[in-house]
Amino acid sequence: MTGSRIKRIFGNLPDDIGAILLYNGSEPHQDVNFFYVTDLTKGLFENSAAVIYPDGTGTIITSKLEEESAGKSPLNLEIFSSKKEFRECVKKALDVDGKIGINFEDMPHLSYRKFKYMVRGRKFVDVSESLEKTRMIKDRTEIERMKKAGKIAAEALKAMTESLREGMAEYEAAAILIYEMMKRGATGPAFETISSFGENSAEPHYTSGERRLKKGDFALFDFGARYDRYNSDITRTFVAGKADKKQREIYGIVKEAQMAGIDAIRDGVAGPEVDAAAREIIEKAGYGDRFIHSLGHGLGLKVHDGGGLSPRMKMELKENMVLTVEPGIYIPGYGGVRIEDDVLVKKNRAEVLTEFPKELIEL
Ligand SMILES: [Mn+2]
Repeated sequence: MTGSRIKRIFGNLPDDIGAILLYNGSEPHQDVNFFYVTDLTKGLFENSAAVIYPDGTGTIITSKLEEESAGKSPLNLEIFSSKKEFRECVKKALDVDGKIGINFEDMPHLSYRKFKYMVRGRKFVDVSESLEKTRMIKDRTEIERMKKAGKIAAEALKAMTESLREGMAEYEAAAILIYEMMKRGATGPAFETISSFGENSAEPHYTSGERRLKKGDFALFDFGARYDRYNSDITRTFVAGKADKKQREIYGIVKEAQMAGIDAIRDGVAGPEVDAAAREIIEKAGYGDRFIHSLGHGLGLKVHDGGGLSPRMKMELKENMVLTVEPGIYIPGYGGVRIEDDVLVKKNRAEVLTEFPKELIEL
């Protein structure tokens, strides 16, 4: 499995690259590509490197601290116990013909300079685009993990709605969501959980605070689970008590737009076409200027992971990509509605990975 991932990365590159060096610095300077090529789902791997080659092989260079975890990867293993040994291992692993590929996207500048000095005279080239492009098409193992991450988030949401009460603070609801996800096997939340009530739901990237739920509020939850390093990302908006006419209207438009977006997805379709399918519905309803972001983004080892659905991003959807579909309408001072699901692109349709009812739920 790691062999075919590595070969696909090199397949998206010119053939004068002899090796790719992936480096995990200290938190938060970690490179998901290190985990992609090693398939290590456990462990921290700070200050560790992986060097991969066009034939699909590779070497993990890590400390004694991670030796046991690292042994679970099919790649070769080099264990270092000093900085000097680390440098020697890196030099040995990079002693092949050709240029050295580096992920400019995630390597800190200081680390880059250290590696440059370690193998003086060698040519470094940026391979970040190839890494991102390769990771967009998921293999079977990745799809299984993403399905599990989606299922955990959807089930946690259901459990949370059962204990959501009037007077509860946003942060309490967020805590319940995280607890319910971890109870179901998530290693943690995929990103900072958004739990926003009333007028706060008009802010797409709100940070949950002390606002308490009261009758008539929108209650918006945008969160996800991380499972074996893969992420899910789901949003649902509820109404506390009985929804009024305007709330029903806005909710109905967003729901219709989201379903149209999902319906437009299939192998070979252009991203802007999918975005337009959803956006047109919101525009026709007169809320075009209140849908203030793109329709969706790629999802995987990162939460915003390569590609997306927007009027400007000229990408073609391919089988086994995973994307979010998340239209919204936001009215400052009043509130907002967003509905988001993760979908797997299949030949003729989209498969939803975050199954949760979409009709308006009044809590
Ligand atoms: Mn999202």
